[in-house]
Amino acid sequence: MKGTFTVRQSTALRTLVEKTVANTPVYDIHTHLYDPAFGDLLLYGIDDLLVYHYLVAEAFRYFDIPYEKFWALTKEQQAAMIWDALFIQHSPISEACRGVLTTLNLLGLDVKKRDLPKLRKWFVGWKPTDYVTRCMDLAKVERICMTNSPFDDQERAVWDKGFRRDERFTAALRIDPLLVAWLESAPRLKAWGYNVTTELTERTLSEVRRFLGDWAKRIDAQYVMVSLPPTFEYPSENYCSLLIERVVLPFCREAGLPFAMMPGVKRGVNPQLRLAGDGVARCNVAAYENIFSAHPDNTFLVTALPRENQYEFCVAARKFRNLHLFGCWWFTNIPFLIEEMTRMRFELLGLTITPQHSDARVLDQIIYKWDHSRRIIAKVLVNKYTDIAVTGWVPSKQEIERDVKTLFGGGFDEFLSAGKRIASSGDVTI
Ligand code: RAT
Ligand code: ZN
Repeated sequence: MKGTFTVRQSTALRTLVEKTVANTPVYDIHTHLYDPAFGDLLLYGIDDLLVYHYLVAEAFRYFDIPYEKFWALTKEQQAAMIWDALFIQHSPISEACRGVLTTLNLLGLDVKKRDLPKLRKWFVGWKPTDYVTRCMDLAKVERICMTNSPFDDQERAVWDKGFRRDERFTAALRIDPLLVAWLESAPRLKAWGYNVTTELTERTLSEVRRFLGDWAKRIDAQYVMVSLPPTFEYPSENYCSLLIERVVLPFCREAGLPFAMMPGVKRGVNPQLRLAGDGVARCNVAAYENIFSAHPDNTFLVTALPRENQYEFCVAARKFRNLHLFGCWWFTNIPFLIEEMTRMRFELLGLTITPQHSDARVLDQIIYKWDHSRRIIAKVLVNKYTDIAVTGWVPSKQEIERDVKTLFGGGFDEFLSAGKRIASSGDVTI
């Protein structure tokens, strides 16, 4: 018998999906936010929102002052210049600008007056832990995964001293310098008491492994993470590839931790822009397929920067169940690409992905990043559910809630548990 799906059912389905997606708490699995115990490292407030490096890059398209002059200004002066160029002199329609407005609006502030001093006043006096609660409540974010680098002096000092963890914040061990700048990092490891030389001898490899083990334990890492350039190849005789093969993957396998790779970032395309100066280029997905296939008992998380690689990575994830794709990273975190990527991932991989992370660097940003992404995820889900509903397979409320939970952290947690199971059983591959 032919299935029927009435206009009324279709409206009810849309309303239900939109409500569920809007209200389901999410685990934000990659951010640059910090537990309030890290003090100044946890950024928040209007000035930090305005000097976000996504906005700096956009503002420089209007500025005519030399880069150095801008960097010599105080944060408040920089923020005022960006506000003037991107919000007052022109309409703030870019995604990063729109994000500031969504954030202020959802915090209950009146944006239409365009009054920066007044906005600034509102942010004064918040206690960081209370403000974390306020932002997480508004964004319906239940856990936040930090990005934790032992190579960051300010951050390392806090870990060294020790502190009481805020249980809403989980940790991820970020190791870019170790892998992409080994020759500069080796002396640092040595200074921290690891008996390494720049040559990858057996002793050096086992000391690097000790370094990873110490840090993963100290921070209670959920995964180990690196961002990689478009030139990355595997297998290969360079330090990065060798260290991944001989230390990182054996360590991750034994510890039951996923190795998260973020391919396609070209660091320092314009160094004068500092943090805002990185670019993107297409990468060789075959190099990554080689890793997934050679290491079936490792688990991998991937979010790729180039739009051109998204399709290939979706196909790779169909071949390798030890790969979990997540998020729309950085330049792909714009509505146009979030919709395209989410649709393609659902159509090729069903619900076995984590569609989004915020990448927030400023606490308040979780409000807009999740508001904007939730709307798009809901739109695509409604579309996909409608496609099956016309056959008569109308998803129930419980099924929709189950699916959204999976997308908003449940599937990620399960993927992490699978890695732990492999580690404890010793011989299972996935
Ligand atoms: O999106 C960003 O803020 C970038 O600057 C990067 O930090 C990127 O997300 C990364 O994790 O390397
Ligand atoms: Zn990031």
